Amino acid sequence: MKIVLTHAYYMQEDEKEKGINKPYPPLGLLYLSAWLEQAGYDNSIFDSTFSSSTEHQDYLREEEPDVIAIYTNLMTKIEVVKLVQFIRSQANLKNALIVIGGPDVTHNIENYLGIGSDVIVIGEGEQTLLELVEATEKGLRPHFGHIHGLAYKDEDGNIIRTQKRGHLKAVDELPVPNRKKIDLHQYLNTWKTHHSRSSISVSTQRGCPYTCRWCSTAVYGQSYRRRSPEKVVEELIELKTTYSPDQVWFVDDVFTVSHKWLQKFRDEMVAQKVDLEFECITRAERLNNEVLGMLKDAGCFRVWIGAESGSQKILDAMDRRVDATQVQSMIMAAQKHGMEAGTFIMLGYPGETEEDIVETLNHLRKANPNLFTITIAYPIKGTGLYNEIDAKRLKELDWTKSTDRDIDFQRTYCRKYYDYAVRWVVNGLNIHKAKSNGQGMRFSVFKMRIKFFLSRIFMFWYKTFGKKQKPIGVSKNLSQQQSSLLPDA
Ligand code: B12
Ligand code: SF4
Repeated sequence: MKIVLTHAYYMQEDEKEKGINKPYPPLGLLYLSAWLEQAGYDNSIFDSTFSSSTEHQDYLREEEPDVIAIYTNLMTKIEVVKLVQFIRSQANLKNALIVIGGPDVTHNIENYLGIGSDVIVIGEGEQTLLELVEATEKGLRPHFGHIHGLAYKDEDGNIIRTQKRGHLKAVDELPVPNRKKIDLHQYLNTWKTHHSRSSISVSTQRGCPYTCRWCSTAVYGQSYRRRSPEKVVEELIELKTTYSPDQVWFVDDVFTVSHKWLQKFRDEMVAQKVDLEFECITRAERLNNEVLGMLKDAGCFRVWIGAESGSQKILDAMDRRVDATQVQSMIMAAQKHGMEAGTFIMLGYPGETEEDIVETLNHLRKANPNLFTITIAYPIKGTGLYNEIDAKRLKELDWTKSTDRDIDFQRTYCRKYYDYAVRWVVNGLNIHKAKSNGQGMRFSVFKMRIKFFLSRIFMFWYKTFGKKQKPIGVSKNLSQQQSSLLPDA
């Protein structure tokens, strides 16, 4: 049986992504590939990152796989829709079993089945995909009712949702991602060319025990499972030997959630003399001086500390469970330990006023992170934020042609206001940084000051005169009607 695992992220066809040029391979597919291989199922990965959609289509047409398993997230969804429609339009692929999995499927089952896919794998995919492949090989298609963690259409077109698949508990039994199936050097070279350092992604953890209202827990739920430090270090040594990356990015949700784990990991990294720099993401209240010291000793050169807002009122509304002051002090403490500190900011959260945005800029000035990213809040399906704003949506969108990032809702001010608020915060912080580095008189800083001033004027304008659209009411999107299909909804 010919099995192809694939996704639909085409970096070269996306001007914005090409500008960023920081690609990582689809780790989920690499895990699935290794799991299938371990069970005796040979498989190929068509990694679309460096290909065009045409090359992708040609490959599938020529290969004629029996099973085409596709990863999707909310950004790649539009391309996944086109890919599925292409497969369904090809005579020689008409019998291929199209399986879709990844973080975007859990709350979009009807939508993904509606575009022509055969089966949706909900949650962690390793065991579910394996059982699906076994059943297909035995000719059981479409009688998949015995396999947990699936949704599919039966012969009468009814959507069947099988029993929920439990979380994989023994995460140490996971084989290492099947990186040899893709050309990882292309990733490393891209990083090296554009950022002078190559980077590889590694996962040590599954799940997150927190409940931030805008964050999607569609795959791993509110759980926490960790690979043993020994296994992780083993993988790092293997990566170092095979690929010599300059740095590693741990894709884990909260790297320092367990201090006990971190201590063992640090001890193992030091004992094995791994000497491989890494960056990771964590939460301020899971950091202290001792933890920062352990991170540094283990090889951390940059730690991202989630904040999202400088206003405690908004952090509480997000159920972020952290104090803004803790975030500030941990950013500064990380820098004192000789690491870079990055943070994330979100503007336009429900209930946020201009005072909160001013607090956010002040928070950033106090903390002075080395790096920060800033986005305008958008609701991911299945999250508390999505449910909260659903009745405040401003327009109905075509699911096949839009992403959750396009969903807009009635906020405190009109949408345009936030575009300027983002510029105001970015320029405000950059001016502060330049001043603290003694570069306040440079011409580039003068330009920033003008932009800062102008964005404030536009904020005032849109706050005062901006037209606020009326909400359309609760979404009629198909995904809303399927909540009864979700046992855990
Ligand atoms: C690393 C990461 C990134 C990286 C790198 C992505 C990459 N190529 O590796 C970067 C920074 C680029 C990134 C960007 C974005 N990301 Co991101 N990212 C992550 C993160 C932290 C880890 C992903 C990962 O490697 N996980 C480990 C692997 C093993 O898990 P997995 O991919 O989920 O795979 C498992 C299952 O999903 C399933 N599965 C996966 N694929 C398939 C396919 C089939 C056929 C089957 C059967 C099963 C299956 O089985 C796998 C193994 O159990 C996740 C959060 C998380 N903890 O997972 C967010 C996450 C995936 N990202 C998310 C978002 C929103 C984004 C952005 C849209 C953010 C933005 N505003 O720009 C962009 C989109 C970029 C793009 N063009 O795709 C959301 C997705 C929500 C959704 N509904 O789609 C997540 C879930 C974060 C969150 N909690 O909200 N991201
Ligand atoms: S934002 Fe981070 S801490 Fe909060 S639920 Fe998501 S992964 Fe967990």
